[in-house]
Amino acid sequence: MSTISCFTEWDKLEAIIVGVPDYNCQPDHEPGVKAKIFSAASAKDFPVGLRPPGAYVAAQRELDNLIRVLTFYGVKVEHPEVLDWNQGISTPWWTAPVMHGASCPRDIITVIGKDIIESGMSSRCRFFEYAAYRGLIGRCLELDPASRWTAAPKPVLWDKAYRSDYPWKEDSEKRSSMIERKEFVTTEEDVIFEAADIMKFGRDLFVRHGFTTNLKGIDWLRRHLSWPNADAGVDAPFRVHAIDFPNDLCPLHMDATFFPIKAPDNERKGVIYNSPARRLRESLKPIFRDSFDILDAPQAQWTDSPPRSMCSPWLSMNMLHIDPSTIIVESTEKNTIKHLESLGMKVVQCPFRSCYEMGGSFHCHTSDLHRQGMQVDYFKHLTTTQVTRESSA
Ligand code: ABU
Repeated sequence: MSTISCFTEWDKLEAIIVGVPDYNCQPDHEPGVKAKIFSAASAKDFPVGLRPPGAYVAAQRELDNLIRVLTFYGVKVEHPEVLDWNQGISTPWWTAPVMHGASCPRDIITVIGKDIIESGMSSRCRFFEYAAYRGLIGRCLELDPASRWTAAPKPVLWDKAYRSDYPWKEDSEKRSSMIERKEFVTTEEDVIFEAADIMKFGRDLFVRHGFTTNLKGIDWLRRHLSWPNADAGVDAPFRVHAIDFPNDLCPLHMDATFFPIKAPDNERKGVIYNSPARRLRESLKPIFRDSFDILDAPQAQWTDSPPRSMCSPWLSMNMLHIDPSTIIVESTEKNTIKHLESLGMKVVQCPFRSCYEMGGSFHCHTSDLHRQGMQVDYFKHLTTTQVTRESSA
């Protein structure tokens, strides 16, 4: 690894962080975590603390295979530090009996241009997760003197940062009308964004407003990224758009909901997969119309998630591009594999379902450090600074 730079989700991958499963814990049912659980009755399926020992062995086996595949394609692989997350933490305003882990770098670290941005996380169990990345970020800065590191404001995560009486998922009617009104489990009392809510499309960044990213978080990103920096390969200010998916009862992270598959070229529009269960708000579709077709993602192969996984079956969409026409897909997701092949993509199949309980699939378990490519403008119909601030129905 000698360069830090990323502008898209699909350009040729050169270096990446792959997470580590060690000491990953099932977190306490604090407000941000409880919002992922279906009902009070099903909370017992998520016992707080370390997982059964076999879970770590199975996840590591799949991660080792992923690392072999990435290395075969010439990708340099880096890791966060292994730390003991099975410890209680406290701040002046709250305590948490255990932390989460460093399995999902995508949620906390994102490289935009040459800026390594560290998010402020939305749940208390993830407050100190940055510690696992500080050594790695230091190495990146040494290797690429033109790169820089920004730690976003750390949210306080006090009680007022959450709607404490947020309805369980099973109370779908109540939840659904709150989500339609954009009343998420996180309030606007903190600056909160998780990096997995950001999708990079060259000059345009789409950021999902939901449980794990609030409007203050999106505003921080917009202000931070709104100046050109030629030294960092950034010719024009990024356009940061707030988007949302009103049918999603658990609106967290973009990468199992809305995922770019193919970039546009001179002849054809690009392709984005959108989960048919979580469609993009209608009023936002015109932004994409000239450059991308938004297709329903193929039906996920599974209706349930593996035991102890709080993620949805739409992890079928949580894929990883090796280059614009090569993509890593979970090997049981036959519908997705077939559809991607019909689009002319080369699919690399890897088993990964044992990793799901650690927080997600390939996209979640990684974070790109270097992809080739520059700051391309895929949305030429937008004016220099035209951004979507907040969608309306
Ligand atoms: N971290 C991605 C998980 C999103 C989902 O459960 O759909």
